Amino acid sequence: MKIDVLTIFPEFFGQVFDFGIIRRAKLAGIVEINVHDIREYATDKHKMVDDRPFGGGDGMVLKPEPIFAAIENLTGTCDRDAYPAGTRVVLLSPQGKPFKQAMAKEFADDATHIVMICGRYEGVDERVNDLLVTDEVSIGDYVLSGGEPAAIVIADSIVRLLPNALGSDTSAANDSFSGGLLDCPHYTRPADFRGYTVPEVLLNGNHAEIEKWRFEKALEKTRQNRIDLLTGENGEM
Ligand code: 6GU
Repeated sequence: MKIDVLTIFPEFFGQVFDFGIIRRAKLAGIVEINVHDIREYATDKHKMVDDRPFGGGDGMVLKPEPIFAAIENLTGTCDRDAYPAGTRVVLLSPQGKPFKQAMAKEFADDATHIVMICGRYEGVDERVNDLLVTDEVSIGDYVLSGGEPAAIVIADSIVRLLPNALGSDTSAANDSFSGGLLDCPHYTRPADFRGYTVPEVLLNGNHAEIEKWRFEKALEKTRQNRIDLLTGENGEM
């Protein structure tokens, strides 16, 4: 898989893709990740990437021209119906569809080239959305200053689902959400830490009992922290 990130703050990404599972996946040739400065696609002498909104109002809007040029360079076209098969152009914005594990799985399974456009300021010229973007995505109900942290979150969640990205095949299947529940609690040595002991069931080697305990704890954790995953209703606000 190839992942390209378009941003006006390329330095923001630093070494963020150079650790752990993403680093291993890059070294193994499972994924290639490149960060591109939108400003390098600006053609005017001031390398302008943003401008004032038509109709007035606060803040600046990312201009269409540099983003169209970048997408054409990366995909070969700026007609979203003509992208090569497996291409997704994702706009990170608070107005997007909520990003969930199911969407990460769909991208990991179906996409071979993902281009993420990091929104900034008060927004991105809507013609980018109308003509280039295949998926407008948000990572949650809060406002970020820009799409950059969201691009990192989304890249991480997708890369770890790619074939052979994780050490063992079962690790991803056991993650929180993949079974519709949060993960159960985990413990490691020492069995007695300052008098706080590990649940006895985990020490007795009875794997049927351990699986039952883990399921019950996952259910309990989900009921406490994410009742919406069980009922479809949101417990907060
Ligand atoms: Cl993708 N972008 C911004 N700016 N804010 C967000 C977001 C994205 N997802 C949640 N909040």
